[in-house]
Amino acid sequence: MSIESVDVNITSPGRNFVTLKIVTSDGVVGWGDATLNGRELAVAAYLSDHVASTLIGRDEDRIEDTWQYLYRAPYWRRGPVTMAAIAAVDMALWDIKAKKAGVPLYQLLGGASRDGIRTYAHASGPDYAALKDAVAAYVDAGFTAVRVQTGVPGLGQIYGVHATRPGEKYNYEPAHRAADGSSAVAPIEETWDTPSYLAHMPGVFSRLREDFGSGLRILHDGHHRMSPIEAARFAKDIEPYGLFWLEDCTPGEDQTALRLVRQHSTTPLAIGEVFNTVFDYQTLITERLIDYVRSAVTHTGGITAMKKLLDFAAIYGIKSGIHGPTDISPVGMAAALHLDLAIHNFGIQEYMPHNDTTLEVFQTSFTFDRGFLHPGQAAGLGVELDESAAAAFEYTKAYLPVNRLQDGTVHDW
Ligand code: EZ4
Ligand code: CO
Repeated sequence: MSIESVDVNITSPGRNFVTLKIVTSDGVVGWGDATLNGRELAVAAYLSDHVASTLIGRDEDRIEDTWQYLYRAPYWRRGPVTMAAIAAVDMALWDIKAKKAGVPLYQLLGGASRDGIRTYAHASGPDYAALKDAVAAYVDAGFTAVRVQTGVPGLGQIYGVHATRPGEKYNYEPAHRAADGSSAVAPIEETWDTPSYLAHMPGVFSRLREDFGSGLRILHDGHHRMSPIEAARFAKDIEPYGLFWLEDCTPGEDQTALRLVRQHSTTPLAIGEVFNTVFDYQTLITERLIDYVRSAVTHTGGITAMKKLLDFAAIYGIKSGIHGPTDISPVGMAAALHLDLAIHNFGIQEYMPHNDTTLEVFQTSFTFDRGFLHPGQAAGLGVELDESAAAAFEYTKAYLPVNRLQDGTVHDW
């Protein structure tokens, strides 16, 4: 048996998704997520122009060999486009292998290590009152962990805080189409000021502890906006509020920046949603500079690469916190859930539910019950793309925003 066809599907049920479909000579279908937010067509072209033909006729069971072939053969290694393309192939092949075995994928990864997957929700609001309402709603719904993002006095709309723009279909969707819902021509621009943020946030965490007590797991995302010394100060200032983690405090490409943060604070640190290989973590893991690995299965070479990365992290007592925003498709989300259930060093899973239209296009078998997800018992990944439903939603260009300081300088975000 061998790979007979490899096709790329692009659909946009409220936001863009790129999905790889691999079909074997005896008709088994595997799905892989190749969605790279704001750069979707680059991965689609990488797959259809440079990868698809090289897979035809290969043995679909040789997953490790195919991974190494796609990683080493092109000469140009790593990078988000390449690694998202490899991830999609890898997920589709694991989907096929588990379907052929007639078991949910987690059974091939060692079986379940837990009964459910603890998730965290995204609560945000422009001011404290709105944030408190959002957190309270998630607590009422059973969530035991909530990521909190809020506006900063003096700044307008900032990244990570729920916007109420007309036409927005998600509670929080970081990539923007044009205001009328058509393709955007350029990113929107937001203003940022780190001193205002550093002055404001500790008080927010203090109020959250007063209102919600010490039991709630509180997470916060710095979106790579602080310098190393700013991040060190921030992590130290918020130490009394016992965060579950502080995410992406400094720009991700500077691994040694976190040495400085670590020297000053015991606030747990998470990073990695913009990483794409284990090498991005080499210093962070071996020097124990982080507590949680934030990679997405979709952007880090798939299940094969993530399993190795998380096993490597486990040796250093570091846990998983797999990226799960709405720009990961339900296929990529399912891949994360099978890993979450199977690995020993699971930490937490990010969960931003997809909108109803997306869930009509992607039929999922994962379940959610009061803060805990489970990948379900369907054979394979447990997600099927309905290609005729997908065809109704044409690709619509959307961009992640740009961050500028008040003097107009382009800033990290
Ligand atoms: O900004 O996925 O922790 N989650 C996040 C996400 C990311 C988007 C970028 O595509 O930071 O919301
Ligand atoms: Co993040």
